[in-house]
Amino acid sequence: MLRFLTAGESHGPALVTIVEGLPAGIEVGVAGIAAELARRRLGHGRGRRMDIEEDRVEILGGVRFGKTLGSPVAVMVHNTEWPRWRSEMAVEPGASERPLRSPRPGHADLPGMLKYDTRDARDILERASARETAARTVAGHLAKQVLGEVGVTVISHVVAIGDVAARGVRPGPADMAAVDASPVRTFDGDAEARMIAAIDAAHDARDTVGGVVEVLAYGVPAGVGSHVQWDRRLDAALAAAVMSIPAIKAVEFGDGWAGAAVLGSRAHDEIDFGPNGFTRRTQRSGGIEGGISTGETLRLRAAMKPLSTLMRPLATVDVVTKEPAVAFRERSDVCAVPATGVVAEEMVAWVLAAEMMRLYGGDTIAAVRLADAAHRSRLAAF
Ligand code: EPS
Repeated sequence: MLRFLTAGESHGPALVTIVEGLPAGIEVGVAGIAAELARRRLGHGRGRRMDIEEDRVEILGGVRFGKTLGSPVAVMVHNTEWPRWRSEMAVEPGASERPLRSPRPGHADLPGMLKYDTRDARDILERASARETAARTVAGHLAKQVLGEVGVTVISHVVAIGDVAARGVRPGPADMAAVDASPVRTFDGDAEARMIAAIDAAHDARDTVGGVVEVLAYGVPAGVGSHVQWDRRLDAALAAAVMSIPAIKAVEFGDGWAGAAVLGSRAHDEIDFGPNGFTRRTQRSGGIEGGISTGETLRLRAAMKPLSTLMRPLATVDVVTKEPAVAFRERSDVCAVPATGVVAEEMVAWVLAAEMMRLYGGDTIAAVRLADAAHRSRLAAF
């Protein structure tokens, strides 16, 4: 079983990721992890912290001579901002000099304060912060190392910023560098400038803007996931994983919501058989039927709401005086949709690696490769 946990606050000393269940023999290094973390920092609309935060990586366990040992892999991502927060985020007994009492609508602030019985929103927001997705990116990178050994590539691109939508063009695995080179990580060169303008307009209005990302997984064989139990359905696991990313409010597979509006004769992917085995005439399902991968490209979309930290704050209530107040302002991003595409990639990669490890087992990456080859040749001979 593949599993991971993260720990750490946004302005604490570091984030920590522990991944267990990785087979032995996977190539892992600081440079590879750092390169993936750098992708998550991409995107027009991120705040100043992305300029100063370095994401310094340290591997604490599970790797020897550049390869996994089969033991838990522990990775620390240092917060280079920590020295500035040393007193406000001190581990030692004490109290805050600046408790945050006016929770931001839309953020975890108020529900978290009610749940954990605190009058200082910093007790909540430090962990609710999307900074935590840096730790998930480490897990996603490790998952991608497994997937790379079995011919699976997971990519993402931005398909909408605010009301600016990209055309329906879809990048392939070879297009990822081009997508990453776009300031908004879109594959539609025509929409790019309008997306940037939408972010700039939100910035000038001291507002924030959301959008939609699409994740594509190439090379997933048929048979990953299962129809036999609710929690073994691949789409259910993927939806939960992507929905757990901060600010995601909707996830759809294939034609998703649009599919609800058409008749059955226009909603499914008709089946052919040829030299390449079973193929589909259309790509409406998103590559999953009955909770099982079909062998077609896997496709899902996630909608991200605009970030809830506004420079022109919304109305709220002071949790101590109960008087009307305006929400506190934290330094924040205007738009994090391009980075969220990368995080969605990581979560999809994670679920696919976990499900494929469940299918194949294997203590070594060689054993996983062998099981994958056997699975694929059985499918080819079906
Ligand atoms: C975030 C607020 C900003 C973002 C941060 C997430 O942090 P700060 O308040 O320190 O400027 O930069 O994102 C990251 C640090 C990151 O690595 O993604 C928030 O409130 O969620």
